[in-house]
Amino acid sequence: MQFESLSLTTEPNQEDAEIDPVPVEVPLAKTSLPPSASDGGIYLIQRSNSLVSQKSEELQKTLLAHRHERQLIILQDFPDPDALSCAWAYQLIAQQYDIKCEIIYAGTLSHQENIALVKLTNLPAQRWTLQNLKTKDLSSYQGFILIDNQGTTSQLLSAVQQAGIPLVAVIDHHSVQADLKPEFIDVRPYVRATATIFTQYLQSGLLTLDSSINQHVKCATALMHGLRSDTNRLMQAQEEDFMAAAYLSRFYDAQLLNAILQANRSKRVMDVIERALKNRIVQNNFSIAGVGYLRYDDRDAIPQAADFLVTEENVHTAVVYGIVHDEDDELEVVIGSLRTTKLTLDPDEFIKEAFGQDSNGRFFGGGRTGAGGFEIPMGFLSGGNENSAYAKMKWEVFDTQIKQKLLKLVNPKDNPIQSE
Ligand SMILES: [Mn+2]
Repeated sequence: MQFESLSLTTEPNQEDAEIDPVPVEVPLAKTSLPPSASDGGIYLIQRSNSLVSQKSEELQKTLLAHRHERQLIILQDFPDPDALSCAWAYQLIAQQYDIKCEIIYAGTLSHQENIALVKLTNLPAQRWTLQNLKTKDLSSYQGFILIDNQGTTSQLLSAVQQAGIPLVAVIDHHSVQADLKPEFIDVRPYVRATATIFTQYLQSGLLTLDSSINQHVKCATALMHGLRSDTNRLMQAQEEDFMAAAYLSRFYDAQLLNAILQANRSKRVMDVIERALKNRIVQNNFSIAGVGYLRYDDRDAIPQAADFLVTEENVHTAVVYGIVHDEDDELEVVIGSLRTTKLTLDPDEFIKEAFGQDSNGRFFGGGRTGAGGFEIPMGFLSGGNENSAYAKMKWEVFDTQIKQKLLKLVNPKDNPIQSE
């Protein structure tokens, strides 16, 4: 019965040919937005269904080839509900092939909702810092997986690569960030949440959800949360996302989801939002705010402040940034978040254009539909903040530099990426 909503098209058609070799050729988000309704809704669904069944089959083959192995699922340093829930779904799928997965991230769970999600569902994610990574025996893992990221937002990537662990799979909905060569790849930037992709895998039979299994109910709840949070409570969801949510609605626990969503904002997050409000400048429907210094654990206040600023009348895009410092390591990094409700603004393109690349050719950030982020390491300029005059000066330099780079794009005279 579960399969009926995905009557899988096996007949190849014109549309398939266009998207068939999906891997690295996936076009950037802007050009890969789904065709409009005038292209024929049914056609679109058929195309998407055949892609889903093709990808599910490929993933199944990959899992079969790796039976009885141990794998690492690497999430971004600050994993969000979409990443966490999908990693769990992968772990449950892989279990059927006797593949044991550890879900790991290097940073912190800094958003109160993420902490609530992990605690209330017993979601099996672990923090592996660069420090305690040294105590791990990486040779016991035969593969690693990137979910809801492509390695560019994880400090763990290089250590795992250096240990010679092969990249088995990349499953993500961000635009292609890096030239990775995994055995299996499913990167679909036009899908609003990785949770949608995983729900489609479940629906196509990679794991049969059972309401009487507590873990399945919790994982479905987590996926529902991931899907909702990446689609602005479904307001930016598209047909595929709604279909996925509809499927999850058969299994998820509404009360549990409600409990996760009830998590309150901490005072420190409220303080950062207050600073963002006070410091914001609004130009051409862009709201830009620097919030100064933040503790590492409060890092997630930045996207929350951006979520808040973008709700202002006449604002379609908000960018909030600050200097995040890690007290132990004296490490500082500028972290920023972008939120937009403007469909024609591609956050990935915007951030890459605004901040460019580092000396290794790595972009300082990227994005997906509606949201993006960036991280600029401060290197030699890290620390020394006991001297408050120096700390203030340093902030002003970074603040000014970031504003200059952003305003170049915001100002219609100088740049093509513009509001009409
Ligand atoms: Mn996501």
